[in-house]
Amino acid sequence: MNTPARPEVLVVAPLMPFLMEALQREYVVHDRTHVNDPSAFAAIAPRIRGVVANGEAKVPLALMDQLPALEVISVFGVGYDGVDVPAAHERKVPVTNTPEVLNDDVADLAIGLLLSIARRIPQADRFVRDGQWPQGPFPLNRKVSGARLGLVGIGRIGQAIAKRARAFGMSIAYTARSPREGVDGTYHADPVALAAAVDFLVVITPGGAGTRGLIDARVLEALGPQGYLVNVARGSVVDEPALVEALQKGTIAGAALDVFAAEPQVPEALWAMPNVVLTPHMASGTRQTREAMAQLTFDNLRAHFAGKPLLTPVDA
Ligand code: 8YV
Repeated sequence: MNTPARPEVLVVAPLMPFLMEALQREYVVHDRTHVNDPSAFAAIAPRIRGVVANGEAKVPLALMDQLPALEVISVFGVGYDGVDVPAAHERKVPVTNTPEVLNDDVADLAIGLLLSIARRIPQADRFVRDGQWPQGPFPLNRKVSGARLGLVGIGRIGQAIAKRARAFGMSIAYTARSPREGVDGTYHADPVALAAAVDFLVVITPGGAGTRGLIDARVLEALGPQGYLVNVARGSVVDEPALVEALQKGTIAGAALDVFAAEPQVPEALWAMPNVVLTPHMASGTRQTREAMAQLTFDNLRAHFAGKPLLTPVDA
C-alpha cells in the first residue's frame, strides 16, 4: 500500500529546535532554502504547500509568487507584519499566528523594562560591579508606583500590561484607533496628547504600514524631559533616528527597548547611552511560552493538512 507523500514545507526563519524537530517528524522541511540555495529552491518551490515563519520573518508577494502549491502560512509569533496577508488571502492561503499564549511574558517584560529604566537596575548593577559604590551612593532615580502609564495599543497584551500596572497603583491611559469597550482607562485619539499626559509611554501595537513611525519627534517632544519610552512591539513603530536624537538631547528622560528597526542591528549611538536599557527582542523568550508558541504553530499546520478548522487564523 502506498503511504501518502509527506507535505513539503518551507521554513523562512530560524526556528526553535523543538519546533524544527516536530516539523521534521511530520513534513519534508526545507530550511530557508530560498536564501541558502536558490538553485535548489527553484526545483522544490512548486512542491511547497506550507510556509512556516516567525514574528520577524518576511513572506512577501514575490515569495508567494514562486510557490504555486502554497496552501497555508503558519507564523510562530503573534505579530505577522512581515507577511503580506492581503496577498495570501487573495490566493485563498490562510495565515495563522500564536495569540494569547505569549500575553503574560510580553506584559511581564514590559513591566520589567519599565522598572529597569525608571529604577536604573542595569546601571545600578554595573555600578556595583565596577567598584563605584565605595566612592559614593548611586544617584536617585524615578518612582514607578503611582505614576501615569500611557499605552500605545490596547489589545490583548496592552490589557495584560494595564492589569499589572494597576497593581503598582498606576493610572492608565491609552491610544488606539477607537476607544476600547470594557477598558478602564482614559482614551486619547492622538498619541501626542497621550504622551503629554503620562510619565511612561509603552508601545504595544502591531507593526506594519499602519503604525510605521507613529512614535515620532512630536510624540517624544510631548512625552518630555521627565518621560520614558518603552517599546515591546516592533521597531518600525518608532522613528528610530528621532528617538536617538531625543535621547541625546534630553528631550525625553530615557528609553527601554526590546525591538529595533533593523534587528539584530541596534544603532551604535544607543550602546553607550546611560539613559537606555536594551534587550534583544526577547519579550516572549521563556522556555514555557516558546514551547506553547511552537505547539500552536505546529497544531495550526497539522489542522490545515488534516482538513480541520485552523486554531488561530488571522482575520481576512
Ligand atoms: C517573535 C514576536 O515571534 O510574537 C511576536 O510577534 O515578535 C516574537 O514573539 C519571536 O521572537 C520569534 O521570532
